[in-house]
Amino acid sequence: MSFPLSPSSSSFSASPSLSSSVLDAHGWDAGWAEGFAPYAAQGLVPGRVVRVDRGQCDVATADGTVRADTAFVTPHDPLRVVCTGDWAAVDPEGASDPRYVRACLPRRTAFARSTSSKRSEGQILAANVDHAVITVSLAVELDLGRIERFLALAWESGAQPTVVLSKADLVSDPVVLSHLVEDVEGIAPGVGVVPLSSATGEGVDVLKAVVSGGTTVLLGVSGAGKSTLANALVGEDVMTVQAARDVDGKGRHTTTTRNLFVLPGGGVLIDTPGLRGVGLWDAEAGVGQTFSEIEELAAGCRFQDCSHESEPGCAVTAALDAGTLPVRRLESYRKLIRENQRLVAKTDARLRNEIRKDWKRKGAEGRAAMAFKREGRLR
Ligand SMILES: Nc1nc2c(ncn2[C@@H]2O[C@H](COP(=O)(O)OP(=O)(O)OP(=O)(O)O)[C@@H](O)[C@H]2O)c(=O)[nH]1
Ligand SMILES: [Mg+2]
Ligand SMILES: [Zn+2]
Repeated sequence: MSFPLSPSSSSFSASPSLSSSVLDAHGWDAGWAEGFAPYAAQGLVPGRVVRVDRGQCDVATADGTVRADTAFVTPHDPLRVVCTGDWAAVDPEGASDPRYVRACLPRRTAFARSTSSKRSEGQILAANVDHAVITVSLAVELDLGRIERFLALAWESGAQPTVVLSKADLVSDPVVLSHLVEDVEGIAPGVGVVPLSSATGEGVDVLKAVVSGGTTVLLGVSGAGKSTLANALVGEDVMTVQAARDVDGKGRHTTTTRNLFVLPGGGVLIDTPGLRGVGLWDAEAGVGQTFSEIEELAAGCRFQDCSHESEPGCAVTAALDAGTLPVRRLESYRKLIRENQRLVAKTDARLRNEIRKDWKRKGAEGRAAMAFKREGRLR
């Protein structure tokens, strides 16, 4: 996808008003303006990061989209690297690209996962997201465990999840389709499940209502139909789409960057590259919310620290016996709890401390550089 810079970017103003139709369309509100006030006082300009690519990012500002370097705000902690959806403070100094991102506003929400690498590291997939749309293709067999994993990360992020069952046109029998929807509803308490076809338009209006306010991120494995859906929601072909491989039906990882778009009916949409793995990242609360019916049952166990194995008065095993709680569901819950505990134990405190120290030092250097620049400007 090409992402042309606005021709007006050369008239980038050093004293912008803190509200504009561009910023508003990207989700700017009184809270962001308040958080930005100290940066505005330093002469910095607000903008929303619409795309990040190798140390540079595109930022939508009141005066158009500008390219900015992220060197000043790239700490070792990958959780704090500039991400699509962040609100950035851009230095308007200098007429030529790239400009510099000097700071990012604290995120309201962030969708994080651990990378599949052995050295467990967190990675932010999207920042300041209100709705997480987990896109699951009906062209392949449903993987309930994977949906639960996505749901745990979505709840943990602070966003409201929705599951889209894409390519519904490929399921010709309406009875089969409604069973598939029920299966997913059964593992997603508190979550809307929308069967949808970008090909026929079925369900697209239902989703349009969900995404018409706030920021939505599309998540899912490669080939799930995220970019096709993004094009349907935006109303034009903003993203490239590619057929899955014939051999195994797997996607081709067509999308490689996270891209943010303003939707015609209001709201903001972020399309993301297909994920190979979705490791949990410190998602204890998210796992609890994903399996809320199990946690509710557990509250009724006789012993507070019941392990739901063989204790008397266990409400969870009683539900298993009664057939109201599927064994698969409980096993999936246990698996994610264990995975999360392992991950938290691995990220040792010393490493976290080092990251924090380094971040502080960088911050101090950045502030010193800014002060120096400001003084230089005054002279
Ligand atoms: N039949 C049918 N095919 C669809 C639908 N939506 C998407 N597809 C097809 O699915 C394939 C993959 O679609 P993409 O939108 O590129 O998938 P993606 O999730 O963006 O994939 P990555 O960018 O690799 O993560 C393409 O061949 C699409 O035409 C649909 O509603 N019905
Ligand atoms: Mg894509
Ligand atoms: Zn129990």
